[in-house]
Amino acid sequence: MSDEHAEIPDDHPRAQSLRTRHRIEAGVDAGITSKQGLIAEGRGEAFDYLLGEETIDSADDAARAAAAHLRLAEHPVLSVNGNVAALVPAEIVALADAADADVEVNLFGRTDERVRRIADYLRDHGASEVKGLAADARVPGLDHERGKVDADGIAAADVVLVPLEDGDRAAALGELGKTEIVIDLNPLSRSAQAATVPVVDNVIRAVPRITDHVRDLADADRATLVEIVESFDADAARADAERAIREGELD
Ligand code: PTJ
Repeated sequence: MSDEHAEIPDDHPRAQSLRTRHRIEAGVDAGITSKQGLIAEGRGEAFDYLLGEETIDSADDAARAAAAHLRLAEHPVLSVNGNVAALVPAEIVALADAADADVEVNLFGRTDERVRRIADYLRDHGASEVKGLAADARVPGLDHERGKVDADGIAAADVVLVPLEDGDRAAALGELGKTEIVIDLNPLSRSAQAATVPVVDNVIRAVPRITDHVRDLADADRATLVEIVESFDADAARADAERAIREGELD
């Protein structure tokens, strides 16, 4: 993909968000990200601006709870869409390695061509196996294309990480009885509301942070992991993020 963002000076006050925007733009040019992904990015940026573009404490607690769920999981799967592939391809592969999780391309606006491009892009970033092409199972309650998943991937998972997801799909995946970890900058979105663990943070910060927690918990015993999972309060995390967005004092 193009590297136009190299032209943005480090001392530009909005350097990170401009680079992020360029990555999404390059993702669209490369046929990885959908045009709707540009709109989703703009919406996310607004929330991130109000959060001060930093990880609030309750989001870090959520990232730790997410890591504990991934550690406890029998079959964790990381779902990747066009925005996630453009923004954090290597970071998703690193999390999958740390958590021993499958990676599955799962798109709102699915075309086989875009699934293939994203799978290739993830392989270019070190993924050994990428699911999503078989599409031999369905998520009930979604139309044909949006409901396609792999039978030995998301359909068989007990814990699914769904970053930046459309609300309908997040709710439908949640209704399958899976533990759903959602990364979404909008704590009021239906995705965040449907989540067992809502991580209200930018996917760019959240994915590496969850990986750090997974590594940190590598030697934790089951009782410790269960304690982290059970002491996490999703409603309190959503409320804290909403408070931070509504009342946050920007520099
Ligand atoms: O690649 P596809 O076809 O699967 O499409 C992916 C998108 C994201 C276009 C699709 O799922 C969609 O339309 O999503 P929505 O309904 O726009 O929701 C995206 C949510 O992610 C919104 O609540 C945004 O605030 C949030 N968001 C956007 N950028 C980020 C983000 N959350 C975390 N990190 C971001 N960088």
